[in-house]
Amino acid sequence: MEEGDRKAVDLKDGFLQIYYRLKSELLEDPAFSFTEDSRQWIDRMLEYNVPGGKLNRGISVIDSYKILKGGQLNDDEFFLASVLGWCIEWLQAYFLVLDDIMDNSHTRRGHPCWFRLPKVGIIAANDGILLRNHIPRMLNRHFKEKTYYVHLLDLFNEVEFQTASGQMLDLITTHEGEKDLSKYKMPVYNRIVQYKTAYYSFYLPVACALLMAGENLDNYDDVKTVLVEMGTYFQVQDDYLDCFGDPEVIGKIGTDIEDYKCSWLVVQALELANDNQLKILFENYGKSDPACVTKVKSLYKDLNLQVVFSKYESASYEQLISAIEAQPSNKVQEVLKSFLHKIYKRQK
Ligand code: DMA
Ligand code: MG
Ligand code: MG
Ligand code: MG
Repeated sequence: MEEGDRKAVDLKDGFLQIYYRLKSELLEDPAFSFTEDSRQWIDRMLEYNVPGGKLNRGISVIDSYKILKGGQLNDDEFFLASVLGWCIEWLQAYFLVLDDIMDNSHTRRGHPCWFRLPKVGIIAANDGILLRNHIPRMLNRHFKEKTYYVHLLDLFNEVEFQTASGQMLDLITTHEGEKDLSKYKMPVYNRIVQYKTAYYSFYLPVACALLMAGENLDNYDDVKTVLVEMGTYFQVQDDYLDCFGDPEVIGKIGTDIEDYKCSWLVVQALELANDNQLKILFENYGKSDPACVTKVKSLYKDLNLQVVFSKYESASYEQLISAIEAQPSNKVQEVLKSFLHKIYKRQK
């Protein structure tokens, strides 16, 4: 194992240990008198939905804070950065549990979606609400005395609002598309993904680290702009992998074509298709019949969308690197580059 890989594994292990501590604190919460069954439910629900992802967002808080501070973290600093990282992972779990219901998905992280378990079903909606409510409890317990506590609360509230608004745009745009698929254009797409994905996945981890480092977020609008751009690139990858990724690797089976989603792929296809191909798209997009899905996928291949994507990927990378290098602070540049390198050409 390479030195760099070993460090990454240790970091992940250390980060996971803190999850167990946070979980047990929530399970001992004196504000609720747990019965054995209710404690077991929360325990299972957390195990199923919180720690099983790539943990990129959470670990990025630690990585970013380390760079901003300029040196190794002591135990207390590592712990606090990890708590913020886990708050983001909890937020993600909350959105995913509900997203899978709304997108009618089947699998997530290599297992059936939480709501698909026979014993869970629509109880998953309330579990989502509980996951969301765990966040201010963790922040209160560990950050109440910090000068930036109120800014943390504001930040999580603001980003949650942006994400929920993005999910709304995603879902109501689908209604518009069902009436007229040609409404799916790049500006519509960009707006959806900026809100549903970019703020919580990219801005939030860095903003948490900046607050811990004593910074005022009002001075970081340019950094936010770069992170939103990076988040947009990340969601384009997600849309690409939904169709062309290996379900074994990404841990989920795509549903964007069936769901009539305003995906990056369909927006590109609408721009590139000739009249005959447009007809195929209009007739087959948004149908759950596997034969229709296959026709859409082979149309994507005929239009060389794999190549179009790969060009987009390189162009985005170049553009992001130059936006990053235009940032005045070297530390900020390093934070942004380390985030970009975690996702560039990702397969999952
Ligand atoms: C994800 O959009 C956005 C949020 C806020 C969960 P998506 O439905 O494309 O995500 P996934 O492909 O993971 O279901
Ligand atoms: Mg989804
Ligand atoms: Mg969705
Ligand atoms: Mg997706």
